[in-house]
Amino acid sequence: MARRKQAKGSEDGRGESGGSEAEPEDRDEPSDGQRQEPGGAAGGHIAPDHFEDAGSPVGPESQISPSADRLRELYETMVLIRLFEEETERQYKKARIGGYCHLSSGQEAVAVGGLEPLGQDDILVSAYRCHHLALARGISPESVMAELFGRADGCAGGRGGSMHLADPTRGYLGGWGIVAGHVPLATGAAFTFAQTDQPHAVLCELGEGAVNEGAWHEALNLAGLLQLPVVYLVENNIYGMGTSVHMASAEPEVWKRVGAFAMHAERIDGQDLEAVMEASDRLLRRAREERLPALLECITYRYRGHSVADAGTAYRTEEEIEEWKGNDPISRFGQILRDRGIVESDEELDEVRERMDARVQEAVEFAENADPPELDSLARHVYGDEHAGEQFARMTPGSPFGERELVLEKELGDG
Ligand SMILES: Cc1ncc(C[n+]2csc(CCOP(=O)(O)OP(=O)(O)O)c2C)c(N)n1
Ligand SMILES: [Mg+2]
Repeated sequence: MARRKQAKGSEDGRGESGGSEAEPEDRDEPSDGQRQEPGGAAGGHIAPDHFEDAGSPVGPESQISPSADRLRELYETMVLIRLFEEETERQYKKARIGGYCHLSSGQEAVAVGGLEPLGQDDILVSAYRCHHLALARGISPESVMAELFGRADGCAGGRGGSMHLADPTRGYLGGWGIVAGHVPLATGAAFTFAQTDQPHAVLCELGEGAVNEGAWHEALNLAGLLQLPVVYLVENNIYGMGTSVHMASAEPEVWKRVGAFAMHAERIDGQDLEAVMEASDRLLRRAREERLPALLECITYRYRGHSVADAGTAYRTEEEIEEWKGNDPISRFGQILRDRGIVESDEELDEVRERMDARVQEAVEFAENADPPELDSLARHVYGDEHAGEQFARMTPGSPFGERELVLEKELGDG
């Protein structure tokens, strides 16, 4: 599959340094030209052509070659995700979904392309922006929506919610809310595969914001040192909450950050489904067959705010958002299907949308009618099950660990 060649550079010079390998002079130069000034992207916006592919492809040839039917299904899954997220926002605003809720509209190609090469026995671990990943892993929309509604039929039994989707039966070990907190867990899973000589790999999804956390550095150091079968799939959507990667990272080119860990890295266009699928397949095969870790940085964009509570317009311009919508992964792939004659008319694409919309409505109906978990199962999975009842019996509001009994009553003699 052809790798994208994008227009190099940009008006303010960001993106100039993305060559095939990190140039030493890039490291020495103060990255003024790449850094965003507070209050805006160097007084402008961050357009798709600020980024170009980088890092030389390595590993065994990708063997992924989906049939026309499969390509149509991948398109359908992207449409399903987009419509699912739009409905999720509506349901959240009706207060049917509690807790935090992070949408992935705009990032569909990374999830669908990145996960397509995952085998049944491979493992996926991710950050909290994970609805798209769960759906791409094949968890049903009913199961995901029920989880968002906190219902027992949800993929995590109604206990996880939006940020903690999980389905161990499909090798999805979650959705994790602490930025980079899951990276050591994913690396540990890869360590298990290596120690027990299993020919599988781990795909660890994370945001670009996670690479400034200590846990990321510690985990990648071990993956590089022990040569673990893990691919770190970075969804670089340019922002961590309201801070752009250019404002947060001394070296904003995330793929270069692995230089310290003797690990291969590449950066690709995350809005190009086939490019993501090809690179993910190649690096996962390399992880399984050669036991080598890698990082795959996918440049993408989230259309909505950081979470449903964020309008997403205080730290970026409308112009920027519109520009990225002009590079939409679903429209791009739909056009490819049309150009190749896999889809014969625009009406066929509209029909996919209608069908996926009906799928989402079914999911909402299912979630609405599903039961919440039994009250007396509240303590399950929190403490060792045999001590849960005792632990919970000691709790009172404001002293969840029995502080009232231990401190106030015993120590202070207070009632
Ligand atoms: C250790 C830690 N620090 C801060 C936060 C608060 N926080 C939640 S999401 C987020 C931004 C993360 O951005 P990124 O990794 O790029 O992921 P994205 O939200 O863009 O998908 C921050 C700082 C957190 N959850 N965990
Ligand atoms: Mg981000």
